[in-house]
Amino acid sequence: ILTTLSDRKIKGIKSFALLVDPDKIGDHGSFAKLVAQSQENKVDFCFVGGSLITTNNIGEIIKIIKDYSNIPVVLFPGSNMHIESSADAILFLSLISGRNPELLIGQHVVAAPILKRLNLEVLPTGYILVNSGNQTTVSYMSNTQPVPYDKPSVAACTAMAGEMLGLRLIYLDAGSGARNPVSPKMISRVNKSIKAPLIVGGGIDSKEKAQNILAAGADVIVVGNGIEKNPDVLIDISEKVNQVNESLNIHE
Ligand code: 1GP
Repeated sequence: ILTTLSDRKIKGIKSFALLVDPDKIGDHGSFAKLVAQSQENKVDFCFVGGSLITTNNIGEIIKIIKDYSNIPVVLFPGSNMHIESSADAILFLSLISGRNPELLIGQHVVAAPILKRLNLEVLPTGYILVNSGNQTTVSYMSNTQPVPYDKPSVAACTAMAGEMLGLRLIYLDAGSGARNPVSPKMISRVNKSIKAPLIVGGGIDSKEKAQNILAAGADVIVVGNGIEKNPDVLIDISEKVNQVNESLNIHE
């Protein structure tokens, strides 16, 4: 996955990730339908997880994704309790916008020996939370201060430092259900400061927002809430991503 994302970045190819929050999926039938629809609409990745999970169904969710699609499953863990061996990869998130040692390195030390035994591809990711106006679950749960919305240089320097420390992906997140997605100005500034693929998520719930975020330089866009609220958003956003990719006229 890391190689794919780096190659795609060089070619300008964009990716679309569906965020599956285990607490928010409907019944088996409707989730299976969403997965099949994601496959049809060329969703590139399913991110599974969240900062707080109250159900114990990550394994079942992955099974449904695997039964109804061949979309790679990437864990998006809130803690080392969210590791599941049937996924394909794990975002090994270091919350570099915060100063909470547990989420910078502590959880990782506990997770390392477990991950060493499993077959999951480990994706070292600098995770940057951005203040979007409302307090999201992740900003509360992480006990950290997010980067101010209108401080692109803080986000850019944080991303640069993360890359210099060896992190291979940068994830700019306004948090699930954010009122506003990360600003195009911040995305563009961060994108110009790093070579690593840039993932952007939080509050993207329309074609227009997706378009602005892709144009600003995001390599992967992550959408969860918007699709939970209105499944048509999946089709709209995937059309946008596919349109950008087709205009490049490159075949992977
Ligand atoms: C959250 O980036 C993801 O961590 C996606 O956010 O649910 O608002 O799409 P949404």
